[in-house]
Amino acid sequence: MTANEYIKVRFGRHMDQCTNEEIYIGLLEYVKDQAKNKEIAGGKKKLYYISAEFLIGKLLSNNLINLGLYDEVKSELEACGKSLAEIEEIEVEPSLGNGGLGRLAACFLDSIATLGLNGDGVGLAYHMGLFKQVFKDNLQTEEPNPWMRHHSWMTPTERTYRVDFGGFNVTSRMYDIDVTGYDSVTTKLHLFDVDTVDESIITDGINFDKSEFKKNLTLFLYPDDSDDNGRLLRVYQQYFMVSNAAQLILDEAVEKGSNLHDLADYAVIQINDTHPSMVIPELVRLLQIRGIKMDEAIDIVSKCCAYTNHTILAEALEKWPIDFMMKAVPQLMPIIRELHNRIHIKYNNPEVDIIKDGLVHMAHMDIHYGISINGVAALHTEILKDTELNAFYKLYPEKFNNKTNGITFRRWLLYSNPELSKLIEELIGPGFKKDATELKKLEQFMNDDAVVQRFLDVKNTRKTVLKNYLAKTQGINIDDNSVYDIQIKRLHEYKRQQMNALYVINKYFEIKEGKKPARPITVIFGAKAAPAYVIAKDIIHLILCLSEIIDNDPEVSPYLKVVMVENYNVTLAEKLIPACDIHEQISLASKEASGTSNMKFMLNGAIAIGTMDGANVEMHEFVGDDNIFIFGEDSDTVIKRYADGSYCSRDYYEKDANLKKCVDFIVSDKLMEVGKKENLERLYNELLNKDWFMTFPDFKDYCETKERAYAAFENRTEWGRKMIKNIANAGFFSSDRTIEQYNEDIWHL
Ligand code: 26Q
Repeated sequence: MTANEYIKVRFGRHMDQCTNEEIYIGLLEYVKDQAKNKEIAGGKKKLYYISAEFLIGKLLSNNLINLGLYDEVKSELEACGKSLAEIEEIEVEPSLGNGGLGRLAACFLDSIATLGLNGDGVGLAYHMGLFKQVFKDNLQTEEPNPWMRHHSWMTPTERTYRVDFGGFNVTSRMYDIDVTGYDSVTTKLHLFDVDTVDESIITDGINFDKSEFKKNLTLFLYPDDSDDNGRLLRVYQQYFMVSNAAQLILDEAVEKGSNLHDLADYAVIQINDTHPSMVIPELVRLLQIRGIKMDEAIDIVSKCCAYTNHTILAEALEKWPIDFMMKAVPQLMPIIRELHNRIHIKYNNPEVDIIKDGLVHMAHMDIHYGISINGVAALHTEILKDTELNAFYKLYPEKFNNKTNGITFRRWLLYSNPELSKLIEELIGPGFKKDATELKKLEQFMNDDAVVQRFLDVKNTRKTVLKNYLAKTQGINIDDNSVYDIQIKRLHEYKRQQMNALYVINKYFEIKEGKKPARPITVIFGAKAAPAYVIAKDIIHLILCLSEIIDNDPEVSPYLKVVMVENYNVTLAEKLIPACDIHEQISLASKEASGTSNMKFMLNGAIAIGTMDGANVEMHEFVGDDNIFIFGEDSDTVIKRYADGSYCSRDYYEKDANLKKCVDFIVSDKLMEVGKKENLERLYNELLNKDWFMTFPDFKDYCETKERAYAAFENRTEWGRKMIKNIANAGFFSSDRTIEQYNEDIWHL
């Protein structure tokens, strides 16, 4: 049955008589129906990828592509005067993640299904995704972000569980989302919810009574906050997730014939950062309830679990106070104590203890009682081994391994950049869609100027698409003849959006002084700040103020534009990335575990300005010095500087007149006219007295490198060659490769 016929049966009307809303609902149900006919991945052993976040993005087009229905449905719509783009606008993006970690989980699901592996995702069905960002008076405000109101991709199942907490229990239900593999089988994303969620307890914006645990278990996705507020709620959420996951895992194993003693033959669990770590004691507890003795239960679980680390920022390594645990999940504490005691006796080394100073160290539990611990880029894994987790590396060198992140090319090339995809297919055939390493064949065209020109043409097309999209959806007008310089990622001091903002100030002064750039520059930011992360919000404020000042300055605005897109999310990323000329990957070396937007930009022919951090290091290895703009201090220097405590930002400020001038501008009269004194002064003082992520030492090098990049952009043919070199070498960063490595080294499906 075609989509049209399906809609006719469903609504009794032909597509051209339906509203866009009806067509969307019709297509959603049609796709669900088609997915049902697909083979479901099978096999004795199954992977359970447990994650607090799955940032899946909109699914309609993605599913149509993966099911091979995209072109057909597109033509059907066009035949009745509709475009798929306008139907997609009806779909609400489920923002069930904060950023990189959540989006990685979504890319992984796509690759698992595409490779035909027997693996499902397990997570939570948050009623509100990450808050919706709204700018008011140049400040970020937060609004609820509901997504499951009417028709969604979730289908309720018959599976329900009882989950016990200290003082109460809840009944859960499992909802499934089909994960369609590209020209392959389907797998599932299982999202658990409670029946008792009470959305009315939201009082204003995104605030609600955080002590009403029972009522709000799955109400909100928790932002990656630096504050304490609601941390206890996070423990409740995590336990709700893993208790459901553990019950599902045991039930499915038994249904397939396991006697539970052989659980490791039926299940392998990937713990996505420490958020699902309680699955270890919970499985031990449930195995005991099912009649297995403690010793053996621990043994069984230790053969099933593997842990991925996504950060070396110490403050992000979860440590839960014992009294939190006693309140929320008292039944787990005796087991955690037992797990701790064994380690304490065996190693007699406080550094590797699980319980220390009244805190439960989740990562430590994962490392002792798991088969594998991996970092997410080569440099990151080395830093884990050498410094952060060195004591553990000495105990278990064989457990440590690297799995450099990857992205799904289906979403980040085939879907979001059809023009580029088509050009590549014309040049090297369709093989790259399933085997990303085939992109390497593009290198043979690097000296063919006519082909180079076609890559430049595709980029220009996408730049115009973005221009029109931003005009229509955000009322922002940009010049598509300018160079697009883009930084999109969560707002964090270590990612150093503030350094980019200082560069903008630097450029503003240059233009004022008569030094005009060869071509207009458009600097685009997209970033949400955690609601309680004060300095991050101040940085957003600075950027929005700069944008206003420059727009209203006729001397500067013809040459420079600063844009902060509102509510940056997956949908916007899909528009921004294909249009980008230069992307900013400027984290302080050693702090960004991997980064994944860097890979998406590379695949779409943008050139990076970046530090030797995360996966930038591997990108640089692939493309060489001429095809990426590397600057700044390296991770060894940075790590040493932290160790000896010698950094003093004020010294740099006093010594570098240009830097001083840029920093002082933050608290100038000009800024105060459009901004808030309190916020701007706080940011100024933070930089001058702390600058914990060392923007000042890198600033000069950064400015010079940007000038080099802008100059290189003017040699259009050479630039086109750089683009091709980047695209041709992006194959390694396919999540298909990453997942193959996980399977080969850890999962053995
Ligand atoms: C922790 C405690 C309480 C509340 C929230 C959190 C929390 C939530 C989300 C802590 C961390 C996160 C997310 C981390 C994250 O996205 N890390 C990124 O993971 C990517 C995929 O591996 C990497 O590419 C990025 O470098 C890394 O920053």
